[in-house]
Amino acid sequence: MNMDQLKRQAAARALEEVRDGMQLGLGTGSTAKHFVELLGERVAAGLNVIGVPTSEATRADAERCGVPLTTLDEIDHLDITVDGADEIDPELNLIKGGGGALLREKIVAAASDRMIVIADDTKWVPTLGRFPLPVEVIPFGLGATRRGIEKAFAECGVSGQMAVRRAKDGHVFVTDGGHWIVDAQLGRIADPASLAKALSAIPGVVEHGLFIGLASSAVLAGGEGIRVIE
Ligand code: ABF
Repeated sequence: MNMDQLKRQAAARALEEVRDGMQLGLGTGSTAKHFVELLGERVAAGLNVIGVPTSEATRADAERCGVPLTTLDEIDHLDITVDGADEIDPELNLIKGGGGALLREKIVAAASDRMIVIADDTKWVPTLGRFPLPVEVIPFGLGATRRGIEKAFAECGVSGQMAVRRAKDGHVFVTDGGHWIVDAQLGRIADPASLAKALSAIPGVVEHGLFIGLASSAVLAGGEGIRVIE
């Protein structure tokens, strides 16, 4: 089974948790895209759900698949968010944001009763940090913000190169919210909760890719089959 089939399997397993009438957060990325497509098939067969997309890309996918959409202004909570991740640790802490949608992903996850993470099992790591940590920043005053981030890293016992993310065309990558992303190569984050707190306190940091205590379960698809971690 190839990687794409594994991602689809994880998405199909998460779909089993969806019930008629649910309000759903719709994640971003190639694994979440499988979920949106499979959900669209169920909607076409009569399932009544409504979704909040975590990116403009997911909005377009959901519209194409016929999944009805709403916003967090129209409804007061979400039952389940189903989203991918870049890394997942045994406490279900995550690194997200490789796709650039971390801000909306975190707002949507935090508004949800449950967050189900779907991934192939290569995303499962003993300790977060091998994947570069995305930090979404305001372009104004970036030098000061970077120095603040470096200080937070030093306080939390991590260090590594930081680079402003570029799009494939070489221009600075701009998020759906109009911000930039700095990716930090940290290698190993021993205390992700402390680092999350320190980064959130820096003026100029809009959000970061550490998702602490947000995921309720992870569905991991691998060669040996599906593993659900709660
Ligand atoms: C989003 O998509 C992310 O936060 C993460 O960066 C990425 C995972 O993508 P994929 O499922 O394509 O590996 O959920």
